[in-house]
Amino acid sequence: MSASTQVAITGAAGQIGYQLAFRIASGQLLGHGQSITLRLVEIAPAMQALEGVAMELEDCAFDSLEEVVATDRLEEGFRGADYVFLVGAKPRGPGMERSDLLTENARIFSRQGAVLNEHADEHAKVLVVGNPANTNALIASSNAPDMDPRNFSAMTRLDHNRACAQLAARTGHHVSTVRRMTIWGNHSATQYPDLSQATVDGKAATSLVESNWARGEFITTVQQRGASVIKARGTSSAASAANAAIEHMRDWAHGTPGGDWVSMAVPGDGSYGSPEGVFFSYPVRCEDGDWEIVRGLDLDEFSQEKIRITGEELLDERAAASDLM
Ligand code: NAX
Repeated sequence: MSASTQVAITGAAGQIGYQLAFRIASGQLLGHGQSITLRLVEIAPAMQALEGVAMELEDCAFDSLEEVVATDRLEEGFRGADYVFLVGAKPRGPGMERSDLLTENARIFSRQGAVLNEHADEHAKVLVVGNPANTNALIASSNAPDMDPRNFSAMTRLDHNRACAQLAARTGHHVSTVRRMTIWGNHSATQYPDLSQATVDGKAATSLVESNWARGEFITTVQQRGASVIKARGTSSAASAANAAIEHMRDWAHGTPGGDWVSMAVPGDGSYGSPEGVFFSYPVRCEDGDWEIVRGLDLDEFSQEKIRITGEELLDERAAASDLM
């Protein structure tokens, strides 16, 4: 086995962290032949629960797990990290406005960015899952001046997977036949799930579903899927979120399979009418550990308007958190 790869997870005793740690330790991120050290980070009140997670990891006797570091010190958690999953975030409490949530999390992610800058590997890949994910990624990256902003991204892969599943169900095909799906913009209710470029079993999705569904129910179902899971399960999506986080990072590291593309929120470059200076979800292809926004797509006015709306929300979020960048 090669030298141990350092994988850091914040919020590791939480719902998503509890799924993520075991799947990564079992080899589902980097393959079974790669030795892994898990660096699990929590806040002090959750350290006892985190010790329990560490005990269970030990009890799995995973071949590829070299060591588990469980800590509430970011410096120790991020030391030498090659892959970083920023999952822990402050949840919205009773009576809390969205702007309060943004400010509270901006504080957390600005400090995490600064500590990553000092202690993580300078080429570490950082995935932000904790909400508001796009703006948290912007804040973390802004506070890590020695790291390339391209090494930060925020997760819209769960929305992407949800959109593929909805289209597959609607057309009666297996989800593996769906390609070229896109989530544009913010991981929020303004996100734009777009099937206008998608294919199902090689056929244009627009030729298989009614336009009213594609522009109406399909979009709202994907946007509100998280709320539907909460209603059914009594708690938010966790296994599907951890799955999406692993797929996001694995494709980023190893490449997008089969010439398809995936959705990732990455630094906005103004393409397709998106704003610059925010983290915006685009269709991307990954190769050799890097990503590129898919170019040259022909978007209609409906899509352009949706991209404008979600872009404006991201600019508002950036303005609300501007003093921590
Ligand atoms: P949980 O509340 O189960 O777990 C969060 C954990 O983070 C807790 O154990 C908490 O102690 C820890 N934590 C809080 N602040 C921390 C800090 N500063 N440093 C380290 N750890 C800290 O939430 P969970 O269901 O696991 O969700 C985690 C985050 O993912 C939330 O912000 C949630 O909104 C977000 N999500 C993002 C998704 C996406 O697609 N981008 C989808 C799933 C999920 O809703």
